[in-house]
Formats: sequence, C-alpha cells, structure tokens
Amino acid sequence: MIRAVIFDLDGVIVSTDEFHYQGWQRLADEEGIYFDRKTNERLRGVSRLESLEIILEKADRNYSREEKAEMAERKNNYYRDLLHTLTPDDVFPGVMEMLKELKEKGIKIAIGSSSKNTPSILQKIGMESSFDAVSDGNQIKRSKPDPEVFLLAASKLQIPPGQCLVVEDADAGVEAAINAGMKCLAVGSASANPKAHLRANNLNEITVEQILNT
Ligand code: B16
Ligand code: MG
Repeated sequence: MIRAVIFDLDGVIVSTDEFHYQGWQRLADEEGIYFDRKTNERLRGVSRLESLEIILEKADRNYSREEKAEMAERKNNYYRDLLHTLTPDDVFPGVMEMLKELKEKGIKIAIGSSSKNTPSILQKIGMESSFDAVSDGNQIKRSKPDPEVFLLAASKLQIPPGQCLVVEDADAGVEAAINAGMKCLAVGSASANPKAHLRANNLNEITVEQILNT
C-alpha cells in the first residue's frame, strides 16, 4: 500500500529542465566544448558538479578544481537568470490536480530533488507550502542514483521506504528510487525506463488509483 508520493522537481513538477540545458549550452559554447541535447539527457537528476564532469568529457584539456568551481557557478548564474521568468503557469499539466487528490486521500507528498535551487523554484511557482516535506540538494551528500535524497524525504514524512512511490523524469532518479526500495513512476524523458513500476508521458495519463495500487 502506497502511503506517500515523493516528486522529483525539475522535469516532473516544472519545466526547469530546459533552463538547465540552456545554461549548460551557453557555458559549453563559451568554453568551445561540444555539447548537445543528447548529452544533456545524461545530466537529468545529476548534481551540478557531476553534470559539469560529464560535459568536460568532450573537452580537449584538463580543468583545475578552481576552474571547475568557477564554471559551475557561471552556469548556475545563467540558470538563475532564466528562473526569473518562472511563474505558477509553468507547473506541468496534471500536477496540481494530482496533488489535491492525493491530499484528499490522506497520502503524504514530498519533494525529492537534487537541486540546490529547490527553495527558490518552489517559491517562484507558489508551491513553497504545498508539500509535507522537502528533501533537496542542499541537504544531501550523494546525488541520484544514490537513494539518499528519497530516503531523507521518507524519513521526514515518517513513512517506511517500501510504502513510498517516487515520480521521476531521469533514469538516474528511477535508479535512486529502486535503490531506496521504493516504487517508481517514470514520466517524460524516463518514460521508457523498463525498471520503473509505472510509466507515462505525463501526470495527466495516470490516475491516483494506479499509483496507490502499485
Ligand atoms: P542545481 P531534479 C536536478 O533536479 C536536475 O535534473 C539536474 O539537471 C541538476 O543538475 C540538478 O538538479 C542540480 O541542480 O544546479 O540547481 O543544484 O531533477 O533532481 O529535481
Ligand atoms: Mg528531474
């Protein structure tokens, strides 16, 4: 029986994934490093510095730790500039309806995101008080596919991992949910992931009953 649903943020609740892509593309262009949308798929759910390491696989020289820190910060500044345009209208279709129905049924809801920008994103989309718990990149040491962010969410909710379901758009996040001993609904970019227990293009295609009976 599912008693809690833990939502990934970027790519599940809101379309900030496109802003991450634009920020990294700008940085890569400035540095003369090849980067495209296919490589960008590997960055989903992965921390900022680990994302940079993936981009640097295509670089023709080594970068010092200081240079990497500066590049990660530069990308984050580009990303945060783009976040200024974010409003409640950017919440994906089906999200608000699903949260409302889960709450009405007494199911706990949480955020489980690798992003250190989670608090400001939730504030911009008017959802800072919408969840029973928020677990994010500021509170963890190891990012997805490590289960830490989801286990922290479950412990804040005081629900055993086996009674939690994670909604994810990243293959690394599906892996993290399974590593946490949780069920997983894969959406968007992860919707073909065979390891997920449920799959859909978006939340409009899934009913709360399907989630609770997983
Ligand atoms: P930040 P999620 C993840 O968010 C993104 O998918 C990933 O692309 C990003 O690198 C990561 O957050 C860290 O984000 O630079 O804002 O700390 O999908 O786990 O909600
Ligand atoms: Mg995501």
